Amino acid sequence: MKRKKAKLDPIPHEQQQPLVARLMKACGGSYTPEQRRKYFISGPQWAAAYEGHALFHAPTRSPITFEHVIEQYAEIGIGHWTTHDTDVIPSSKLFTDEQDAIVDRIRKSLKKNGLKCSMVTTETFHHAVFAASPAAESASVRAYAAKRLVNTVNIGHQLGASYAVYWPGSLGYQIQGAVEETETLRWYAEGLNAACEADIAIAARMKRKTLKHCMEAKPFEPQAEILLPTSDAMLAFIGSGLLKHPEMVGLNPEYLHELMWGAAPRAALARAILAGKLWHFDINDGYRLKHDVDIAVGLVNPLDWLNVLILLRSHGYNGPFNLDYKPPRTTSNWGVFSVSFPTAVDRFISLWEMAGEALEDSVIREASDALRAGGTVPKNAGVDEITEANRELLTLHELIGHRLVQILLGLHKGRVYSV
Ligand code: GLT
Ligand code: MN
Ligand code: MN
Repeated sequence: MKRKKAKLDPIPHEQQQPLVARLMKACGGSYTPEQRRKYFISGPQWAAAYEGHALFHAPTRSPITFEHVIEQYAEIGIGHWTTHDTDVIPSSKLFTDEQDAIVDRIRKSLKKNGLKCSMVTTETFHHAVFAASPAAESASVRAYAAKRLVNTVNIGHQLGASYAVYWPGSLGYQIQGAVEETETLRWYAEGLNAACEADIAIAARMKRKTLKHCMEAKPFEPQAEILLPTSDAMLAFIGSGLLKHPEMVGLNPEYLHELMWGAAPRAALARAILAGKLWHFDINDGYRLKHDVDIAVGLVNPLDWLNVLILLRSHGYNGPFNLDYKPPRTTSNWGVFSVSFPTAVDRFISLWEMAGEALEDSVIREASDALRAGGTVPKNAGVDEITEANRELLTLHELIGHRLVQILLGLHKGRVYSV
């Protein structure tokens, strides 16, 4: 954007938040916290508390507590909270009285702010003990990993969660030939089996339903080679016979993770739906064949997102939408809750509403019906006649695309641009 050079006065620190707040207000289009709470949207502890650090990046934000995150989510109208075990309990305090005290504090904070914990997940990728993955050759590492998964299931029940997520992270290798893939996958299954068996016992004891155990794939990072790189690989794993309770295990696809390997996320979701395994969904955005940048939903691919939500709405998906994204490093601590989260939630809701509109749209309906009706074909028609009979109808594909973009850009409501 090139503009005439004007002398711009520096903006003092104390005027910066008011400036951002004023421009945020000028954007308009915000939903109320009550409207936002109607959706099964969850906010991860790790997303809000992300300090902007990465391999080449020093943190740009300061640490925040789970109490603060829960309070801020409540104010925005994000009704659910999700967490890793070690987002809130330091590794050294797991399995101790201190763990119980922290879980108690979380319970109180959720209650005070009217939030629910919907999902818990185990960090089996960051700590040095998982350098060779949670399914490492050493039985002691695997036993520890299983103990961690079981502990998280327990915490999940204590907090009233319904879902557990598994991102295998370091399940793979940097060095070719050092890992035997079938053995590693068998060992990985043992961890999940331990979690499901423990869940059955805990749920019975607490008179609760068992959790929905959801696997999450990512094609690259943090290992060079990943053993379960895609949701499809995980579907094959769930059906491989290695799991004792495959009916308890489904998927938590992440939008960007499917896009990263070059897939069409909507097609990946469709395959999960057909398998009856689309149980949880991490929502964000990003670019094909790049890093896991975790940009907020709809900021890069709004049209694709509209189409994803059309698919989910038309199949009655009613699981969580987990805001698994990283507020940019350029956003301040204050900006995370006053810009990042409210705008992400509102873009999601707008796209969800638009998806409903597209499903009802008379142009799209008539065009889709016509395509399904097909052309009039004479009996015993040959290939050329069948082709000809449908030829003109097929132009409707492009017309539907045009109409979807009209809906996305508001052009169908008479918005026009003229030079
Ligand atoms: C990690 C990963 C995310 C997963 C989290 C769940 S951990 O941040 O990149 O996509 O959803 O363990
Ligand atoms: Mn994720
Ligand atoms: Mn990601």
